[in-house]
Amino acid sequence: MRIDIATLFPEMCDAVLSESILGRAQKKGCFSLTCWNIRDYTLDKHRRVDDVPYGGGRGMVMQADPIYRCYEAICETAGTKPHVIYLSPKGRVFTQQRAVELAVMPHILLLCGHYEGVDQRVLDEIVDEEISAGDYVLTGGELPAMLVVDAVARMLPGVLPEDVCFEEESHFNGLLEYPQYTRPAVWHGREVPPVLLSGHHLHIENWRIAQSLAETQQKRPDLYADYLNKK
Ligand code: 58G
Repeated sequence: MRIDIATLFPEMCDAVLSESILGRAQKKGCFSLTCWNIRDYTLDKHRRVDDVPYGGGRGMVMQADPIYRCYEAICETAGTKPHVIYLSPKGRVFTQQRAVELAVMPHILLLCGHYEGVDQRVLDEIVDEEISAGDYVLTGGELPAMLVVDAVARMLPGVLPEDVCFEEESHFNGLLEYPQYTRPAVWHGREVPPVLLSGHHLHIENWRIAQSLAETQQKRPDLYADYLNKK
């Protein structure tokens, strides 16, 4: 899978997504990630990428042309048209389900706005879908873009260590994950649930399912109701 991010702050995205599991996965060739600087595509002699809003009002608006020229450069190097996602509080709120759907696409481009937003015309021209990280406003689309990349990339073949199966995890079957414990067996007087030390795999599995159900019912009654409805 090919993932591109178009942003005014490519170093910010590169730094975060080159660490740890996702950095190793890129080196292994599980996916390729390129962060593009929209400012490299301005024709303005002062490298400007924003201007005041027509109609007045506060702040600055990102101009259409640098974004479009950056998009064209990405299409040209890839030889394909990416599925273009604009990160915005107006988008559909991101879910595990959407991450699963994006993970089968060959090429996605995440467009990050800044300031008061982006000239609507370039959005109308190139954007296929708007995604929101949640119902709040941020200074830029970079953090939501990184969160989408993380959720999508970790489902690609070879990204997670073999013994970790994302399909067993939280939100995959619509339930929250059961609690985890590691050594020591007693810490600050708190014991690991004895069933986990029993070596009895069936009992352990049943305990974990019961914990998942109880945890979901208590912490996310909305998810729990959905889970019961789908059964
Ligand atoms: C209002 C203000 C609309 C994504 C700013 C659009 C992006 C939140 C999210 C903007 C974002 C989210 C400019 C800065 C988009 C533009 C960006 N804020 N909830 N802000 O995913």
